[in-house]
Amino acid sequence: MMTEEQRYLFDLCGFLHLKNVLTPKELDAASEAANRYIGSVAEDLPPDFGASENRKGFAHGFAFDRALEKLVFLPAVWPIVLELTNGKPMLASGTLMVDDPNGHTAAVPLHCAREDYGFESARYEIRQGRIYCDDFVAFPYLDDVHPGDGGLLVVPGSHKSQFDRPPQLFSQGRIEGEVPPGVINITPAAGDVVVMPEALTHGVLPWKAADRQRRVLTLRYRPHHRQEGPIPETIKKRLTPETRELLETAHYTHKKDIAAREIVELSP
Ligand SMILES: O=C(O)CCC(=O)C(=O)O
Repeated sequence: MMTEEQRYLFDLCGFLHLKNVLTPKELDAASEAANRYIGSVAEDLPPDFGASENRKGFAHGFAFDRALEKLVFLPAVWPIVLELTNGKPMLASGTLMVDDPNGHTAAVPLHCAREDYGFESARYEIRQGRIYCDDFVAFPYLDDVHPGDGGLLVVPGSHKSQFDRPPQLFSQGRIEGEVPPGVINITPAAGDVVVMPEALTHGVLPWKAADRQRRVLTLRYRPHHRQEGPIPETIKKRLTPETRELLETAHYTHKKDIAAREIVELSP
């Protein structure tokens, strides 16, 4: 489960910035695999892999290589996944996202699940001293982000806001330059992980670093009674039994074998 400090900070701010989560070896392997995916021409990729038109999203990045699949069960993040899903974890998707000076650099306006899909789309609540959240993301970072580079913006505390965000606030939600008071730019180092609910208002600054990329895996977790993510069979077939179990939707009363494990190692 989460530590006392994590629970306090996640509940107060609406995100956790976990430092040095990946070992140098894990980071090197994941970075090499991500580069192999990003550098491949479409015809050479296995079925159902590929880049979005703007080359920001690389579909099913978590399934491209074991070094990326491993990040789904990071030992520092797994207890958080188990607490937030009330011991019923499911992974809905795992896109690799890339901001690149020679590719995608555009801002993403502020948004969150509640604003996009309605108040009932994202639950966040406290039960018996634990946090329950039915839609959240873990972002393992493969590159350093420095202040001034751009990247992730969040409105701390907004995961619990009882009011709609006034549309005129924060430059109509499209922040391109200076970050206004009330919003913060999170600048993780390679190997760090950010965890946040989809109910937290967030966006992305334009990418300004001229010589560096920002490669981030976007791991979307939900309780397993929710709808299964859009992962095709061709992708599932590549994965270990542990990750396949994590992708499965199930009844509220079901208990997944992996959910009983404090540490999940992928079968060879
Ligand atoms: O690029 C990022 O860091 C976050 C993007 C994201 O979560 C979103 O677009 O909803």
